[in-house]
Amino acid sequence: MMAAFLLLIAGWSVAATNDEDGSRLWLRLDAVNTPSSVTGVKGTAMTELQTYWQGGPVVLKRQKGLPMDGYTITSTGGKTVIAAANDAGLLYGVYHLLRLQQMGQPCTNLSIREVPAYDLRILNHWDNPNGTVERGFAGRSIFLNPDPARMKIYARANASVGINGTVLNNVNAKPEALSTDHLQKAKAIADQLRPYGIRVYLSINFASPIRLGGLKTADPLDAEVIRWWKDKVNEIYKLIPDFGGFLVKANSEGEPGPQDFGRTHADGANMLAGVLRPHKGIVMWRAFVYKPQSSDRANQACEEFMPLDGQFADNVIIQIKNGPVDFQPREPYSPLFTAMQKTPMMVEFQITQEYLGAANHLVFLAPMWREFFSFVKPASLKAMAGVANIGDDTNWCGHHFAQANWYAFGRLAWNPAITSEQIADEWLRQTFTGDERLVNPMKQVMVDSREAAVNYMMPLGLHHIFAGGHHYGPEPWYNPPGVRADWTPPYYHRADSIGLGFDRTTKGTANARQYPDELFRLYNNISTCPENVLTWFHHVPWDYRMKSGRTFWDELCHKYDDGVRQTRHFLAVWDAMKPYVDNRRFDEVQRKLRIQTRDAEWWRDACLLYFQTFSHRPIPQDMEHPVHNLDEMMKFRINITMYENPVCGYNK
Ligand code: GCV
Repeated sequence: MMAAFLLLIAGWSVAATNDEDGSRLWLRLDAVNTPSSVTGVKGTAMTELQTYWQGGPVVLKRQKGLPMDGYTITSTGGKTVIAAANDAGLLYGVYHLLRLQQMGQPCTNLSIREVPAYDLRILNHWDNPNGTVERGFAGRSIFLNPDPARMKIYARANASVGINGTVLNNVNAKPEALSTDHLQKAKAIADQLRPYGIRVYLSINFASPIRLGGLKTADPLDAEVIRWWKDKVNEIYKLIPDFGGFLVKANSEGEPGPQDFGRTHADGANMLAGVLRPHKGIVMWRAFVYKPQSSDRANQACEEFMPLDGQFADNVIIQIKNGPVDFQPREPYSPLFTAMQKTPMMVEFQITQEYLGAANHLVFLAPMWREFFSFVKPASLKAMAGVANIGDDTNWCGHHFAQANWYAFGRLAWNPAITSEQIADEWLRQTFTGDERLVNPMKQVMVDSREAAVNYMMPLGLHHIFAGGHHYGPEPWYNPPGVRADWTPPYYHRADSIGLGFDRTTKGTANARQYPDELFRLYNNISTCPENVLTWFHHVPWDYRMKSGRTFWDELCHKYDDGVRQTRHFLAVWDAMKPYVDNRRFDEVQRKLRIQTRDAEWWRDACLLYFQTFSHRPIPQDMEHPVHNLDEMMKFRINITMYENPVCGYNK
């Protein structure tokens, strides 16, 4: 079928008001026209063009032969043609064109062909029915009382980077997420997102047949249980005909699952897949599992899922966190990705900065996700999910620069080969200005920011030495009686008089063995193990000689200090950006960077002074010495829940 729409629009400007609040995200083109009222995804594509495009005529054309959601943009003789196999492809093509316009790039003589790497590019919201957001640092849930104007910006922002799915509720799912009342709310949201090509999904509580349905069991092989799920799924599809499917956290951190009834993950996932199949729905079944008894949390996903490889229905995708433990500043990739050969898999990244300074630290996550893709072939995955960092704060993400992580997630889900530099460049030009005096230095800050965070928090392979509960600051000593070992930092850092680090070699927990041979050999041997994951795999002696020639202890000290210096440099760079940024955003970012520099010192001093009680070695003379005192820091606690962003970090 061929349909063509000609659009002629004139006049265009990028907003440059003096005080911006960040609510427009990277979509800062001003409307130049009032669009006619049209419906559907194609209608949205036309509306966006009519409203914002300042160039010559554009033809939107449905064309067979292109993969779904892909598009071409060709322009000759002043006319631009966007062609796609489906309406969503047309919409993505329109956003591409508008992006070029907003960045001030040439919009003529175009010959562009874009095809997404994954059919499913999906946000996971950890939003609770009471409006709190687990690990949410940007206010409350946007879905609690959805404001149509905000929902429109949310939908536009997602579609502008190709995100086409959203899970509305927390993986720690309440049974009431499936109550008729909540389903009506989900329907209302689905209706608002559908014109932007976005489908909704829900996280489910595996025990819903009992806790919501009043049945005696939730055994996935029980006929009554299956009937309950069928009825529930039918109810959902009556309300939301294009409903995407379920996300499931089962038998993990206290959530119910099929193992409670003597069944396997495959039994549970396949039962749900069976009831969703007639509606073309899918199951995203998470592999985030670990038990307190195991000798190594990092081993457990492979231990539980490898025996099930090949047993999952074809509309089940196993959703695996990028690393084997839990969204740490640096982890090696989860070995399940290369071990499983017969099961569709998707990666789960965490956009919200649970372990990376919440909404206070500027940490651009594209380099971390690109690092993952340097180990795991993008083509070996079916889809990409990201735990959203979105709330009802005016600027959506709590920190203006955290918006870049939402943007980066979408761009990488579309094309995992885009470089961090390109993503940062695009985002800065759209969100702030195309002035190179801002773009160049801030691009460098963004690209360097993840490594800086690793340096001041957990260099050389250290992991999970966060404060208990909210995970904001350092607490390598946190080990209260009665808390399960794998929720305490000493389980991970294993500091003693000999050295530091978790022996995951074949002499330890043999986690290294879960990797393909070449990597296994590299990781298993301390002299070949990359230093950036050294204490992840080895218990490293304090006097071990590093590649720099320093002892391990001295290197550790220097890495922490490098991190502090880097954040101070970021602040200094931002301070010089004042002429190019509106006052409000300038001040807000500056305040956050000040918190970050102080937090970096806190991390360095707390960790080094604490580890020094084991190493008994001096802090090297040629670096800045701790400015705090360990006793004071050990008494200091930030009393916040896992639903809040700290107003500031260490403040003694
Ligand atoms: C939604 C970590 C987080 C939890 C989160 C869990 C998960 O443990 O701290 O808040 O729960 O991961 O991903 O399921």
